[in-house]
Amino acid sequence: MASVTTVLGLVAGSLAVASLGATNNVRSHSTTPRTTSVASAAKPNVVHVAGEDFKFDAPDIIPAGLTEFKFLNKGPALHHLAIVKLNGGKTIDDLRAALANPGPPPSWVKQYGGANAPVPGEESNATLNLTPGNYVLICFVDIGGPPHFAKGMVRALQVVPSKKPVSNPSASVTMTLYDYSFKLSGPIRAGMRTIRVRNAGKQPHEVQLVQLAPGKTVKEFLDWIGKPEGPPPGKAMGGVAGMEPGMTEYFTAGFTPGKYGLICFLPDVNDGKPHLAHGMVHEITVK
Ligand SMILES: [Cu+2]
Repeated sequence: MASVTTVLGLVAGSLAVASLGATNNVRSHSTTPRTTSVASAAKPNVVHVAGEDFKFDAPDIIPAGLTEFKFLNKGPALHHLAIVKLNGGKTIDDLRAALANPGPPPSWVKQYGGANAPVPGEESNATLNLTPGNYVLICFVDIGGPPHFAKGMVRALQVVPSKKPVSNPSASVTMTLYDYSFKLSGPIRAGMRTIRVRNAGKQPHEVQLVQLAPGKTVKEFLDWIGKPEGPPPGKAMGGVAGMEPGMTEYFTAGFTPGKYGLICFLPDVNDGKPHLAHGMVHEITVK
């Protein structure tokens, strides 16, 4: 999975940018208040996960069903909460062995999304439907060294059967991921918004949400990643980590008027380049 870690190195770069952005963009609260809009019939289970250098703090066993992961990045490094499911009876040790090998992930590894990166000190979230099985919480971020999973940020999560009914959250906007583009069903208005993210592509995709600094473009943000000089032009605000084709997840974020970038850093299954290099970068304006 060398290509994965390479691309996640880029993610780390973007997150480093975002981290610095947090110190420059003054915020009075360390966490963003969220009011997830959910159907009243069946609210999702809420699972709190904290990430820090270099471990996850999370429950070992949770019930199946609709689950909202609330991920607090305690830093000081950049972290995200990617979730993978291990099919075929594979274990976390099998995954560790697979991660040590180059090449694409084995077929028994399924990318289940999860909460993409918030800046240190802040929280991101993702809501998804979990079926029973063996999962792993993992951080692929790699800043000038081994990826964080190699330093301990990989943790088993067992999902056990539950009879709890599933009722999807209500969303303001649907964001559809294609090979290689983002499409929104309508504009995202300022305020606390739940976004439904659907992967209609033929390969895994993610969305990393970045709040752009005033007057900055997503291109400037990506340029800054390549050459981080001067004030960072954007700030990571979560999103949904890599998920398989056909999957749908939800995330909630507080949007203020301004410009935002949507970026997919995942490696292409054919050439290994990050999807952003194939055009999977989008800029939106929130009013
Ligand atoms: Cu992609």
